[in-house]
Amino acid sequence: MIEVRRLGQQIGAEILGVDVKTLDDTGFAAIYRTWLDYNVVVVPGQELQIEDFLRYSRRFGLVHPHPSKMTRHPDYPEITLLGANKVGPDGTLNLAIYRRGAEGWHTDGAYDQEPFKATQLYALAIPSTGGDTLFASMYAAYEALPARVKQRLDGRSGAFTYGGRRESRALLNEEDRDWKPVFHPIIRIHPETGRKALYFDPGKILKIEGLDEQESDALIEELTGRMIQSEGEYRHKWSKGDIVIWDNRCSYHKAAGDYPPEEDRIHWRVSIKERTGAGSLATG
Ligand SMILES: O=C(O)CCC(=O)C(=O)O
Ligand SMILES: [Fe+2]
Repeated sequence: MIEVRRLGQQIGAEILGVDVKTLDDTGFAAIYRTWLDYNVVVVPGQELQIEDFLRYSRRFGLVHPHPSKMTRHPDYPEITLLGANKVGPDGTLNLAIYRRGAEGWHTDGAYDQEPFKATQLYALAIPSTGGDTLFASMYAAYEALPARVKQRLDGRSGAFTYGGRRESRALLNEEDRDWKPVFHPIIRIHPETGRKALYFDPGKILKIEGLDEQESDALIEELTGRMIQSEGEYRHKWSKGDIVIWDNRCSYHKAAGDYPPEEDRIHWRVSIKERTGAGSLATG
């Protein structure tokens, strides 16, 4: 029997009593339902080979290679390696690798016409201290907005791009750095739950459409301050063998980015898209 345990007040659940390698369809349906309800699901204690991880990940949707080619697994382009090769041949720490995901709260793939539905990580090596991942709910962020802000955002889209206004593109190859902005409604309806979420990412948004630059900058700043209710956060302390999947359509996350740099913190990571939808045509 699968056991579900709530983690944070607004987000996160842990699933106990499963081996994802032998999970049947009924068991998977229970995990998927839990994931839609809690937005972040942790399955601890798994012993997986890459093929096992990919097979399980594909049950959630279409596993899609990440645009950062230099951090892909050399034999499995759909697998991104987090934390690998962070020290260069001359001994210097590559901060883009070490601090990946730690520059601020974000949602993965907002730069894409069809953003990633989910991101899933599997922990291979965990440092002795630090290196947590933090999560928060976009539904809760939307619900907590003052009526005045909800009204201003109603029907408005944001322009998003890889690297955003800071143009942080260090993990992309030179030839892949030319991104065209894409547009998403800032108040976005989750395609499976029908719930409204504050779909916003300060590191990827360029501007809010239909406002002049000053107004757009001011609203971006205000929304940045309204993303997170700290009492609703869930902070994941990793153990080796943990699988964690989050829903990029309704949750924010960030890496703490604070572990001893001489220690290993390695994850396999996959980006997962919807199995169908206009975006899968558009992105070819
Ligand atoms: O390494 C982590 O804790 C999360 C990094 C991140 O933001 C991501 O993988 O999308
Ligand atoms: Fe991320």
